[in-house]
Amino acid sequence: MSTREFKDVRALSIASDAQQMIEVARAEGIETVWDRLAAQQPQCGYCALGVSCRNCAMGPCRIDPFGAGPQKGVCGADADVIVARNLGRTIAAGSSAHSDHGRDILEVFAATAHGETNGYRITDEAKLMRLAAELGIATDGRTTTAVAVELADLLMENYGTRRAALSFVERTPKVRQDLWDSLGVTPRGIDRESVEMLHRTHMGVDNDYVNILLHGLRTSLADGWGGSMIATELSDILFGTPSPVVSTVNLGTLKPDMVNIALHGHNPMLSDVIVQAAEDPDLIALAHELGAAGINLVGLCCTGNELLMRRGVPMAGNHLMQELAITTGALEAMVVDYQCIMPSVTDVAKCYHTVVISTSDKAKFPGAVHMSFDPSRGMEIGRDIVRRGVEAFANRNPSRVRIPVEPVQLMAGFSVEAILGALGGTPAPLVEAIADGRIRGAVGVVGCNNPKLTQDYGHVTLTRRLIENDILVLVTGCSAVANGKAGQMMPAAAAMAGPGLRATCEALGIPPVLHMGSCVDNTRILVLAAALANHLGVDISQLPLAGAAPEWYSEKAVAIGAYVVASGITTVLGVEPPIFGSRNVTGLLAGGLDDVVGAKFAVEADPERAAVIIRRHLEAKRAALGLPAIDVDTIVAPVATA
Ligand code: SF4
Ligand code: MSK
Repeated sequence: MSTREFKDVRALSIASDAQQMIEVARAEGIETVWDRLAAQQPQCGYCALGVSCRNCAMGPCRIDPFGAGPQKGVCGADADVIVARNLGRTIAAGSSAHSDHGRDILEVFAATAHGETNGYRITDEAKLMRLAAELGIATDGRTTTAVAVELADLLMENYGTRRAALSFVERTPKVRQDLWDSLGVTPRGIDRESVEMLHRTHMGVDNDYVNILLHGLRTSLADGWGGSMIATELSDILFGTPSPVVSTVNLGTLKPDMVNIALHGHNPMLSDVIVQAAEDPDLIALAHELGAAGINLVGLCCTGNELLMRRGVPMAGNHLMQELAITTGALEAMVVDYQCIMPSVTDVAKCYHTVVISTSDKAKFPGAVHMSFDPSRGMEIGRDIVRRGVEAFANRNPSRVRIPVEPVQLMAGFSVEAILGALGGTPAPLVEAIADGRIRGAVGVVGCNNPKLTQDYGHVTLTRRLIENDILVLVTGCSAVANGKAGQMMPAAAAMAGPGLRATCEALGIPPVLHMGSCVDNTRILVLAAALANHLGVDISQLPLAGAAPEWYSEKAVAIGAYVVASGITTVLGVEPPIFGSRNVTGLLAGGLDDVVGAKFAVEADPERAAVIIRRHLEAKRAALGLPAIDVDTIVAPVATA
């Protein structure tokens, strides 16, 4: 452990459970993400600006941002090329993570269709038939199995090289499809675009930063309108399409008298079976024998969001809570699949009785017990995992159990189907509310936590400012968890909203902040945006919409930001991406892109100012559509911050 002075915990997180457990970790000498960030200071300035390159063994190279030192790498690449290549590779990595998750779901879906899985079934048959029909598959008089097999084959083709455009591109307005075609960014194959990006960014291939960035957009679109969308749609068909559900959030969801098992990562394909296995009477009896009142499952990160959305499983916390959940001393098992799982969780677990159980052969953790996922034995493996967690209860030290807060209620489950259902089956009421000004627009506030920023402050503050200005907020991922902890996601939170949004929410019985799911479920926001644009006969870029990722950290978040912008929705980032070493790249992404795809990026760490940027943007879009708009010059940042 470092001997330096600790920061006030209030600078690290606004969440009481996090603040209390950071103090506990410090008292016990347990290292957390904040300690490691401090130990890394100062972080590399070249990397932060994006001007370092290690793409070949003539390097590593870096460009001097002040102009005094080298302005070219050994191969001759300048700052524009190096920054664009680094960004392109980041997008490819993020797209690949989402899309490989989608492929895993697709393979389980295909195996289920062929009757080769155990613990899985087609839960939403109506959605299967709807999706198949949308994609041109005959459904009349055919069995569920026959349709599912054909749909699986079609979607597998979307991963390859045999298509001119991905199937879901058809969901976008025709004008957007034509724009993508004219720019040469229509995504063709999900794997293809990422592979091509790795090829282009090899030394001596694509040396034109604009060309690289355009392919970055194409790569991201293969995620948003491809891999991630497949993950969302097939997860709904296999595990059920979410509908509104009330549950609880924060570390108070852990129960002092129960076996607590946290399900962490991103993929619902094993965790959904674990939820079923935890209801096994034999396992519950075993828990009782060991002195526990029962088995309590909680979620972390986006596996948690998947289970919360569909099954109402309580949510223990977002990204920065994963180590702190263990320091409660009340966690018997942390079951991990992949993505956003810090390698450090096994180090923290060693200080307690917690067993970390890894389940994906793609994601092994030294110090964890590995129980390999196999869908043909899904239920059996699910039971084995739960049994392992129950048995760990015998090793719990009751004197170390500290559950810091009471849980907070939140409402989740707002799939596009659920939102349209609440509106009476058509986007018309939402369009009318936007048109007459009761709702000024809608903003997707999404993404992670990042220890460089005070945890949850960006999400919660930006959301508060938006809803009080009559802007509907759609949330996913770790943002949704932050908003839930802050009490912004129950219908009663309509009282925090401006008069127009408040009246709309009260009439519909919904919160002003709608939880739409996990990271891959950002595609639900795309689908809703496309439905609104198609309903109005305009392009997505003409709508009063925006995106925001106030506390992002991951490569996946970069891919999401890129596909949201490429789809026509301007997005504000709260953490600087490593692009500022190239004026040309920065100028294109934060300015020129608007003339190309009708949207651009902005970077603003202060959520108060980000709210102002977004409000001005929405009002400008309203004015351009001829809707009643506020003069954007009158929108100023509030003097006092809450
Ligand atoms: Fe250096 Fe060029 Fe190799 Fe990058 S690709 S490490 S800039 S020589
Ligand atoms: S879990 S990608 S920290 S949202 Fe999806 Fe949270 Fe970001 Fe991971």
